[in-house]
Amino acid sequence: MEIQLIVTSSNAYILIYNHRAFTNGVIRKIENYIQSEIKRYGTLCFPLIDSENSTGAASVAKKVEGMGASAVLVGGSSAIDQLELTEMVSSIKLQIKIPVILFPGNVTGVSPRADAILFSTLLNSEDPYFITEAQALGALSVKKYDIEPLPTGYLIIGEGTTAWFIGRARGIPFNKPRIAVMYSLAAQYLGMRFLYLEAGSGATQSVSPQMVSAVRKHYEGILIIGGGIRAPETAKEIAKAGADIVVISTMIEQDGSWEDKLSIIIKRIRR
Ligand code: 1GP
Repeated sequence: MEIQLIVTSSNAYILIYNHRAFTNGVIRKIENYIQSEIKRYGTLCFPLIDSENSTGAASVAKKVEGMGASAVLVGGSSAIDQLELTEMVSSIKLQIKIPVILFPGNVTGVSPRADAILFSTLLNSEDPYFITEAQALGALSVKKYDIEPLPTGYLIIGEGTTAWFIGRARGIPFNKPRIAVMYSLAAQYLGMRFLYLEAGSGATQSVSPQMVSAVRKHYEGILIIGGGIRAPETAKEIAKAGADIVVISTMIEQDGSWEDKLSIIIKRIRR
């Protein structure tokens, strides 16, 4: 534990404990920022830029910042090129002031220039690698690069997506909200301050508002919902059901009118 000696104007000495000592060396700058954005707006949008589809990433990031996105996620479950990822994060950082948060699918998703990382455990994986081993392999890099870790329980809903396949997940059926609730409570009791319900990128259906509201009744941390959200109405229902953050990616990559749609989504999900 670090202790600092402060001399006041009246020459009295005060001993104060270094803030870092109380937080295991992690200052929660980005987490506090996210909390304050949620307080201000209700539900936030974090557009996800997949580092495998890098064309124009920095200009997309600049556009979404202008529309009111609170942060940009960078990563993806099949992202394996760390050099490409680092170049992309650096170019995005030059363009925007909102935080760049890594969304890793593996140890290759750790990159030095980011502000924070969804330090996730894939709770419903059948492979311990995705529950604790990748995290152990990546942890020293997170520390070395001084990236703020956001402790996240990650749950895959449904089957057939890349995240489901790569993560060897036993997907929670879309119509079984109670199973999602069980895992969410487990995440909370294990101290995870973020929970991500993931239908998978490009999923044909998103996590249902029923599942979101069932989880919201029990889980008290920051609730992130992503996968298959394309329409403003879907995003609005998920927000109303209790999501704190909605993540959108495929629509930005594939929909010619994504700019209009995303800016409607950001406005509609706000309180
Ligand atoms: C993927 O949840 C995110 O991890 C975003 O999904 O690409 O379907 O928007 P989409």
